[in-house]
Amino acid sequence: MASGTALIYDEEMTSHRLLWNDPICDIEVPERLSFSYEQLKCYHLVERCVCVPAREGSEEEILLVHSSEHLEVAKSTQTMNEEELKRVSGNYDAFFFHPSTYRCARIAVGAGLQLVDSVMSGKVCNGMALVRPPGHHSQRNAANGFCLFNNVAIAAEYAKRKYGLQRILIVDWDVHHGQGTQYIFEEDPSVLYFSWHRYEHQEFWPSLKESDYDAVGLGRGKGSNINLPWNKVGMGNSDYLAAFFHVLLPVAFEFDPELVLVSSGYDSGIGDPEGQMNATPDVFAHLTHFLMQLANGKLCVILEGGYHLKSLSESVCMTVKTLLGDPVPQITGEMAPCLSAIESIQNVRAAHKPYWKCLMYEDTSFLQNLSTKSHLLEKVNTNPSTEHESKITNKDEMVKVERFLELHMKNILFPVPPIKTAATIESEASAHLLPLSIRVVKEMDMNEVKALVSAFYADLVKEDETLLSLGSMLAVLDKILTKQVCNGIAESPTASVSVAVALRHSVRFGFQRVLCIFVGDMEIIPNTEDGRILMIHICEKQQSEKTNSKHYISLNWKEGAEGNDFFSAVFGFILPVAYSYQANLTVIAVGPNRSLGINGISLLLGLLRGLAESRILAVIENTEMNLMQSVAKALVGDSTPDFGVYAPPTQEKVRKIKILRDQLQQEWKMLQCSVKNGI
Ligand code: X5A
Ligand code: ZN
Repeated sequence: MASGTALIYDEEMTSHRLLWNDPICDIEVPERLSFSYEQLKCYHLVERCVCVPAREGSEEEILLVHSSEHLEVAKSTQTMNEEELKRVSGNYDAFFFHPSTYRCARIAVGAGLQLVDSVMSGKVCNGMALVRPPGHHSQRNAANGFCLFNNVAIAAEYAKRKYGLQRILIVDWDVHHGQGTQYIFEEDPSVLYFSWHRYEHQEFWPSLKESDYDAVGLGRGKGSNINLPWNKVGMGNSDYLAAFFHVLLPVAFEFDPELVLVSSGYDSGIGDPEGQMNATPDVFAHLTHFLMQLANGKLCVILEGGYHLKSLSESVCMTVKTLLGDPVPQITGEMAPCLSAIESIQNVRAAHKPYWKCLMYEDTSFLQNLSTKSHLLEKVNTNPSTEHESKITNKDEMVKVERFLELHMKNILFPVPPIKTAATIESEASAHLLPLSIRVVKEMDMNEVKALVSAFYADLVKEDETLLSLGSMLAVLDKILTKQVCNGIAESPTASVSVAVALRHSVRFGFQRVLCIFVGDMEIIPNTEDGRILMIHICEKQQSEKTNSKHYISLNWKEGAEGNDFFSAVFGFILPVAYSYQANLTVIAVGPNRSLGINGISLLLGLLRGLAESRILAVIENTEMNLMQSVAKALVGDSTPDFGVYAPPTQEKVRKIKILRDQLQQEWKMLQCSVKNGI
């Protein structure tokens, strides 16, 4: 299993710059690169990465995607004077040539290929390449939108050829539509292209009809092009997360890529003059963390846009930090996608229903109410909503953003504590099966346990025997609460009692919101902590009106025999609820008669590490070594689990999730993915 994060940067790529006046192109400055790299140094991230040198991409490699005519034109600009450069640049929509542009673009291509090689050879697990000029607007025969060669598309084609890959996922979170990448792969089912982009009903550049949600790919490539157009500015963290939960992640896990490439533009972040969006640097940590769960962690992030220097560089740092395996920061602010975002999400889910099993039971009856898209357009234009309308145009807003980012920087700890995992080990025999990085802690002293229990938990712990079993859980929990470790794992012969004590102990310690996910049969010990605990109970038997509390949710789920069908529950329900709640500690307990396999539990744990700054206490009742080992691995984060074969959920299960969603989306707003019900 590969570890380590590659970082690729070459100062030479700062020599490409605009030589004349052009208000459209003047935001694509060399400082975008140097500033980002300085910030990485400042957070001591560069020294934690494996620094891989860039190289020039060869002509042959560029021809994997581009025409020889295009290559020759680009090559010919090396010796031109300013006047000639200006003339050639004028042949394209938003592009400028400098005498060094050709050389820089070849290094940008080569940097991407070096990154692919580093990851595919197992030298590192993942990595990022900081490059200029960017690539995703560039087409077979044309430069476009600051892009000369399509770095990411070339990387994908190269990975297919050199490593024989059959499934590559490209995630384009730049705020512009990578129409170049879409054109290159639209007939290719082996490359799944996902892009969200500012669209505003085709008002926003590049203003193409084919950037809309109904461009799903062509011929054999139908279904492998996913466009999520944003029809308003001001989209924020919850809109981006909702897009991942309800569109990208279900499809991506079904696709099961062998490699993930990111067209990583940060003009979708707060403060950017192009994007006018509101997502904070933290959200990129989450997006990165989600994608790290795919393709066994093989993730190559390649820079595209991003024009607000501070926002760009902070977001780059959050991305690299996350690639390195640091805890994921907690998102702040209200977690609710806006109506316009939900509309877009619903549309793209409907458009892709024929191509993806995870969407096959999607309700598309709403389409009949909208005769055409122009009808929709009219509706929106004559009926402007006030939310999300505020464009960041005035100085005051800009100053606010600057101040926000300044504060944000101070909040990043550095040097950063890596994830530490604590465990108590019952037997010597099991110790060597756990990851080496686990910190073995001593059980809490019995007298201390007794004192604690008699003072606070006597009502929960009735028997001396259970009292004895609390020592290991309390020792691990204590290390988490006092921030000596990030997460931990404890065995317990009586999980439900251990969990009840753990929950009350955490709340007493001062945690405001604790998320508890219980897998298997358990006795629900009602909590009096009112709102400070949210329980999701995954079990086979229907828990009949256990409590009427909105903080107890019973998810009646038994994993299918055919393979892993748990994805739909995780993305369609558990994660949206968990992110809506914004817990500051997660407790996961696995009791007897669990209705999920080890794969499902690993998936859940990997994803839950994105919450509560990765603080997780895992309590395992069953001492089955395989389970312990998988849980420990997922907590340490040194292995992304293999989730087993994808199995589509049955209609019955999809309905179950939908009912829960309709029932709870007023409370837990990240569940919303259609505008028909309840809004
Ligand atoms: C890579 C990128 C944007 C071009 C905007 C032209 N290009 N108006 O962000
Ligand atoms: Zn962009």
